[in-house]
Amino acid sequence: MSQPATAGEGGFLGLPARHTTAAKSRFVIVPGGYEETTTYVKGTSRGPEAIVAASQQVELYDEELSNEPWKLGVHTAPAFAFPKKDPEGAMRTMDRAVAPWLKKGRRVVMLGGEHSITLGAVRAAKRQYKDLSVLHIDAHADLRQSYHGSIHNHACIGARIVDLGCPLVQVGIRNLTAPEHRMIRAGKVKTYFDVQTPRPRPWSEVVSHLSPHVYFTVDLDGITPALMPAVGTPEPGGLDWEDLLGLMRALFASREVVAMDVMELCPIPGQILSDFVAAKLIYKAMGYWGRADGRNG
Ligand SMILES: [Mn+2]
Repeated sequence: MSQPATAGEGGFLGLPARHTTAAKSRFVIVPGGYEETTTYVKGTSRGPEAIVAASQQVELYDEELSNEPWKLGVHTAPAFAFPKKDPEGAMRTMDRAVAPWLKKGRRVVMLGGEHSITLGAVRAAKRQYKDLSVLHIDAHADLRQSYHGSIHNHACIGARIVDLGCPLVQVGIRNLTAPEHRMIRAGKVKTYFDVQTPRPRPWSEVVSHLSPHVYFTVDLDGITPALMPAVGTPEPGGLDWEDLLGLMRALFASREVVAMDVMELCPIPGQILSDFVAAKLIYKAMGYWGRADGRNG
């Protein structure tokens, strides 16, 4: 568990090196094992390597799409260090890690790591796509202006995205404060609360609130803990597998997703369910992404 993610056969899906070159791969995995402000259980810095390790057990044929999305190429960028006790510096580090791939038109998948670091990647995407909106799966609204003395605490990422001027649409929310709820009622954010969102879930309506270019951010605690126990701040309720696939089908079919991230995995030694669900979620996204791009293998 201590080795950083690497390119080639040690990378996402464990593909042969010829399918993982930086020059030819449609998808780029960017490890973002940043951890400075987690508030409950520690360990999300080990999330990226756990997701990459689990991905090597994912079957490569997608029976729903009748294709093999990996054929578009998946490059796993090497892990890098973040500056310590310098949240703004860490955001710049992540911005610089993501921006060059976006410029080349690659589809970026960032692996966390705590959710605060999403800001660096969203900044890079917003520079390139002025209309950028953000679809946010989470148990928590993350709309605090600051928390434990930091505006870059992981409980504040929604507020930082709003500060950037990106429309924010939230799904799965079931834990928030009264001030956060007031912000939502004031119309600053479009939030679908988990319990109040009827079944079947209105995914096309959810997606209709997004602009043409979308950054898709997944805090894994938005998913039901039955599927995703390995998070630092678990919360009952949440999205199940069918919800996740339904939402992603609606999203990728109607919007151009320019990047996504899968955040806050806090691996539990010997318990691989969460790691595998995170890896499979990403591979399903790659399938829908490839179909939308008209390039699916
Ligand atoms: Mn959360």
